[in-house]
Amino acid sequence: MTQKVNDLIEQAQQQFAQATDAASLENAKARFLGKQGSLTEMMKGLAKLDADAKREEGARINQIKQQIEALLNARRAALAQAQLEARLAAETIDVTLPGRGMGAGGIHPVIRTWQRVEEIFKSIGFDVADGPEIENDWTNFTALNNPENHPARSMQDTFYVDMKDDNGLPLLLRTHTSPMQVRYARMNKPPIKVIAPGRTYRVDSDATHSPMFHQVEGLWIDENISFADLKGVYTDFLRCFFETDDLELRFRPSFFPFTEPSAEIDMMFTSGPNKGRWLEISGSGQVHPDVVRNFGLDPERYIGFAFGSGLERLTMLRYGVNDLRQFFEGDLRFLRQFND
Ligand code: 2NL
Repeated sequence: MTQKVNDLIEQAQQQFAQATDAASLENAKARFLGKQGSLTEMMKGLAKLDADAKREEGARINQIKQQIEALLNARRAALAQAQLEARLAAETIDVTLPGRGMGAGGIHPVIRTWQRVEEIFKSIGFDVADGPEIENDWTNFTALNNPENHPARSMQDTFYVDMKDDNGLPLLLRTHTSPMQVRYARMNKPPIKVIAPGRTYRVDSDATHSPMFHQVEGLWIDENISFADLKGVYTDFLRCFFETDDLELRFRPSFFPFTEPSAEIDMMFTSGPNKGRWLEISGSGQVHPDVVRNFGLDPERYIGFAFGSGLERLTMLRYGVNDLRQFFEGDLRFLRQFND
């Protein structure tokens, strides 16, 4: 009998040792302590014995059971420890390695232009206005004298939002920053002297157009603001912006619904690598009387100019960038050049 017991304990020890994971250990346990396990079978044998023998044999079986359970627990602990050690080895980090460092972000070239334009116009007394990129069609089109059936209002040209505003007006992504100037003019008393830089959106995407682009518009309204003021302000702006006095402007007649008369502004460097070539730089004009009325002002009394320029265009000319798409690709080799 003692031999049999020793064998049983030894068997358990061997089988537990062979189990290399929790599942196989539990299988091994079942062979000894489970419903049909060796010890359970021994227990069943007790029924046949008389009271004294039953007590003696029962105590013995219990002892064996305790020994086997002790072996099982020891093996369980050993497996858990081994698993923990494997994990610790696999997940080791070398805390003495140098850190990766925090890459400092940089300012996008178009945003540099935006900041520069703000500084220059602030220095000559212009306010800077900022407002919503989702506009209603009155502020974006109607107030600016765009007729109801103007092609710019079509789904082909403008991104509409699938919602109406509180007054039931269609909502859209602003196609220019003029609506901000309309809001500003309606909230402030003349003289109105403001620029509105910001993101604008049109359904247009090719080598020279991006569906999102940046614009700066300017507006100066008072009792006696003329085209001569426009020419003076815009010439000074360009000379500051390009850091040269060797620069000429010319106004070419044009048409915009919100200005009358209207003009394209061309510029020409009179020295440097780009000298002698006329470059289109901005749209402009005298604010249309209907638009002045939509500002809430009397067009018999108030008059002034407005202009609209592309920030990408200004940036390309200032830095000699020849492909608009570079601004939107996020290629660090390009962007880093503006952040030394
Ligand atoms: C263009 C045309 C222009 C304006 C923008 C403007 C704004 C108000 C009233 C009247 Cl609130 N006009 N803005 C005027 C003329 C031209 O931009 O094609 N720019 C690149």
